[in-house]
Order: sequence, then structure tokens, then C-alpha cells
Amino acid sequence: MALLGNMFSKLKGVANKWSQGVSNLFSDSPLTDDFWEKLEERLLLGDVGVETAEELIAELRQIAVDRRIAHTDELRGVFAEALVERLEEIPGTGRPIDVSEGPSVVILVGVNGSGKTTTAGKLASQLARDGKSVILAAADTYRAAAIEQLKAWGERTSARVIAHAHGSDAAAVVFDAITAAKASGTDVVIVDTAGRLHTKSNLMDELAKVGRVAARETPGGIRETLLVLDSVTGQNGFMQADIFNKSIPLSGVVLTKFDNTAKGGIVLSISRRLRLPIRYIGLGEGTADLELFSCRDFVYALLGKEHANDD
Ligand SMILES: Nc1nc2c(ncn2[C@@H]2O[C@H](COP(=O)(O)OP(=O)(O)OP(=O)(O)O)[C@@H](O)[C@H]2O)c(=O)[nH]1
Ligand SMILES: [Mg+2]
Repeated sequence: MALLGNMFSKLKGVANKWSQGVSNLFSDSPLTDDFWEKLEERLLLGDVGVETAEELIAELRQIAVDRRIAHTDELRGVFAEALVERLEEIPGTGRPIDVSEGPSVVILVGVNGSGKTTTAGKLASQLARDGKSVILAAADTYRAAAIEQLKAWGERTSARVIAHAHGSDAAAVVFDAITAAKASGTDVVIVDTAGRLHTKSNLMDELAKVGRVAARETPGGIRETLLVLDSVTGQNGFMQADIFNKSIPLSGVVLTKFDNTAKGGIVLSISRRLRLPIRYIGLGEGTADLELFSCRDFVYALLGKEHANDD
């Protein structure tokens, strides 16, 4: 159906792992305390987070009383709407990179192995498919293999790669990439940065410098810093986010490896805890496995397709 996009069809294949337990609770049975306990337990197991789970249950309980709902299946749609509302209240959720005024600069940051380089490649591929020109900036100068990895993505996606020698200054790479983009009229510069722990202050300072150079070189331009978060890390990712945000203001999240997690509830905790929009979601290792995050697709995948058809 038209309402549901690509993300839904891709989620369908991986949804079973985490969604079924929640969806199955909304069967045709009487609404008892046991239901509320099971729902809370499921939400917590799915990494929704204690506060969000408690708030959602309180909200649903109130609606059940107000509308005299006696069966769990009548609650399915109410629950779906409550979830969509929560996700949509964060501005920018599911919004693509703005390419209206080039060069846009997109800086990808995150801890080691979260999926930054892969996301840079997938984004380049998606933008190229839309007819946009892309420069990939190899600002991970820390790990020797990182530059080669980005160059391989450059070949795969026909994006130009700007790289310096291993160990050189990351901010200088960003400067060169933006200069090259301006000279060639390139639409987007995607900056791949080194994986870093939020506790390493020298690396966090390097990131701040990358941010400053990007800002200085594109005054009034479009700049985005996306935190690349591994879904499997769950709630542990939140502390990282707070500290990254202090070095370089974050404008959104790319949630990677969603195909590998059995805890889809992380989506709800991100919106509540970080107040950052989830912009993209990674659903595999291939070039095409990156989708704009869709609240509705997510909720309908969580609660089962029957509901989607009813809508
Ligand atoms: N299944 C799955 N694997 C992913 C996804 N995104 C990234 N990966 C895999 O995760 C691993 C790490 O990805 P990278 O892109 O190298 O991560 P990184 O953040 O650049 O890592 P560092 O540069 O070492 O910090 C690779 O094996 C990727 O193929 C995803 O959405 N789904
Ligand atoms: Mg990398």
C-alpha cells in the first residue's frame, strides 16, 4: 500500500525477530493486569527503556478507561498511533540530506565500528542514484585501512575520494574536499571520520576542529553532523551521543545494523533520550541497504501487517 515504503518491505524480512512478541499480545483477549505486565516486559526486552515503557503504558491505560476498551485487539491501533506520535514529534525524523544548495557537507561521527564508512558509501550511492554529485572525504586518517575502504566505496559509487596520507590532519582533508567541491560544483561532501570513543579527548578535539573547518568553509551553507549508532549497542549508545554533541553539534542519527538487532525499541528510546531525529536506518551491508527512516513503516512492522492493511 502507498503509505508504506521501502523501509517496510525491508523490515518485513527482519521484523520477526523483535516484533512478533509485541504484536502477539494484541490478540482477542480480555484486557487484564496480566496484559499490561506482559506488554511492559516486552517493551523493556526490546530496549524501549524504562521511562518510555512506563509512559506508554500509562497513556494506553488511560485511553482504555476513557474509551471503555475491554479487549486487547482494540488497543492495537491506539498503540500504533501513540508510537507514531512519539516519533513524529521530533522534527526532521526521516528527512533526507538537503542538497538544495551545494556543497552540502555531511559529517559522519561515531564510535569504532558503528558503520560510518559503510554509511558514507551507501549515502553516496543513494545520492548518485538521484543524480547528485558526491565527494567522499577520507577524514579517518587514523587507521591505514580506512582510506582504502573509502576508496573502494568511491569506485563502487563513482564518487570522487579526497584523501591524504595516513596519519595526516583530518581537518585538512575536509578543507581540501570542500575546496574541491566548490571548484567542481559538487552537490555533497560526505566526511568519513575515525571511530572514536567519547572518552578520548584528543580525538574529540580533532572532531571539533573538523566541525570548525567545515563551518568556516561553508558559511551559511548546509551542514549536517550525523551520529552513526549501532542498533545492537542499545542504550549504551546514549552516553556517547551526549559527549559527541559537545564536540560537534549533532543534527540527527543514522541507526545502523537494524537487520542484526532483536531490539527494535531502541528507536523509541532514541527519540525520547536524545531528542535527535533518526534520519536513516541501515538494514544490511549492501549499497542499497540504507533507507530513510519512516515512523509509520517502523510502527506497522512492529505491530504486524494486518494493522497496516486496516489503516
Ligand atoms: N548487517 C549490517 N552490517 C552493517 C551495517 N552497517 C555497517 N555494517 C557492517 O559493520 C562493519 C563496520 O562497518 P564500518 O562502516 O567499517 O564501520 P566504521 O564506523 O566506519 O568503523 P571504524 O572506521 O573502524 O570506526 C562492517 O562489517 C559493515 O559491513 C548495517 O546496516 N547492517
Ligand atoms: Mg570507518
